[in-house]
Amino acid sequence: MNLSSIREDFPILQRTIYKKYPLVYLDNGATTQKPRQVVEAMSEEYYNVNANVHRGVHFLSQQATEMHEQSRETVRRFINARSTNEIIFTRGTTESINLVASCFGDAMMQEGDEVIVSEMEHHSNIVSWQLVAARKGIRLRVIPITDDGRLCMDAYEQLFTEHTKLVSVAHVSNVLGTINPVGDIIRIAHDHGVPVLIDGAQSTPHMAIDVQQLDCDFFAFSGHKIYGPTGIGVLYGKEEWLDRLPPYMGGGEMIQSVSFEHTTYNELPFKFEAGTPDYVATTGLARALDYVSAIGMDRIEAHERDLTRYAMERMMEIEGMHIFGPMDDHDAVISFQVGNIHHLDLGTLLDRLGIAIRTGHHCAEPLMHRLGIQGTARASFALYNTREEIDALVSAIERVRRMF
Ligand code: C6P
Repeated sequence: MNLSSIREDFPILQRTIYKKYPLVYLDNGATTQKPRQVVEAMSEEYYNVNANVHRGVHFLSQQATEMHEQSRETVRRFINARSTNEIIFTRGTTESINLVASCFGDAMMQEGDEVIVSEMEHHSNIVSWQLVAARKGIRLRVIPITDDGRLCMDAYEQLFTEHTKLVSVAHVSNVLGTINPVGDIIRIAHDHGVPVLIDGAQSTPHMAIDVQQLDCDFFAFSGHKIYGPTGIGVLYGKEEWLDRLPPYMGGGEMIQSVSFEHTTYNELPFKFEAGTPDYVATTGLARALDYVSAIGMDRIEAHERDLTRYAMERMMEIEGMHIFGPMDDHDAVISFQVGNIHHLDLGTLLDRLGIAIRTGHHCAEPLMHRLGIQGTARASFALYNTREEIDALVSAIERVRRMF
């Protein structure tokens, strides 16, 4: 992997922070930076193609529609879905999970039914279900975690009852970096006749995803975390499930015919895509997926795993360092505390040295309660990060530690 030529594709990485420090961007779990290829493709579409899709007989509309549907095919190929009917464009992981919670909850769940989530979920995979719970009287069952941040798989198996209707878990924790054994999770759920939704927000940018091999029933991810634009994401769903679910929102595009007496819905995937889609963002997402595919997801994974291992080793040299989550098999996100320095102070002072990390509860308050903390500092890596940037992080943390 030629890191210096990759870094040239991301102009923001050349920035200087506070007129002094080269930017060290380690907040990729929140959002990644965008390569020129993505931004330029989007500008090009706005300048030269722009027209609403699926609606016009004119040249531009046809061209924009073709590009939009080609992007759907790019996503299909990227996650190896069977058909583009299984690729729903959403605004991101949050909307994808809400879509399933709302539609699956309405059509498939009754009072007393249960959905299994885990203690390490992001709020979007908790609150979406709580909204259904408030409407329909369903219950959340929670897979506990071990002290080193892994799912208790024995406890998971014990959670299934005749009322279990769905399992919904993160592939990778955005706090702990744990890579959950989703293959086992899905197999066990299917043995109980229960479908599974995988929140792939933090896995899709870091490893090859094959939804057919996983055999998950639903899979959600966000474009902006994989070098694509904001405001676009994907819900993959097996066609047999999507066919059985009612639409999410009403409006243009999702209908076949409308009258005041009777409305019929469009076929997949359009049934779930009411209103004008962000067809320029879908182009941006497709170019982002082309970008990582050209490098190779396996190479990206190997590079980031190497960086993560190096970072953990170097960070553990710092006095008072505590890293959360498993010490091996850790994805490209490291949550940590240093002595009793407040995470916000740590993040603010690292920022003054040009280093961008995230601090706080990371939208995972129940996990914070489980860990008995209010928040952490978190460094998260992307394909363009280097060992030199890890060294800069470590010496900056050292500097902050000495100040306290
Ligand atoms: N986590 C983080 O800094 P959206 O906001 O819809 O693109 O993604 C939501 C989401 C869902 N699941 C997981 C596991 C996530 O990590 C996220 C987003 C960001 O950790 C922002 S809170």
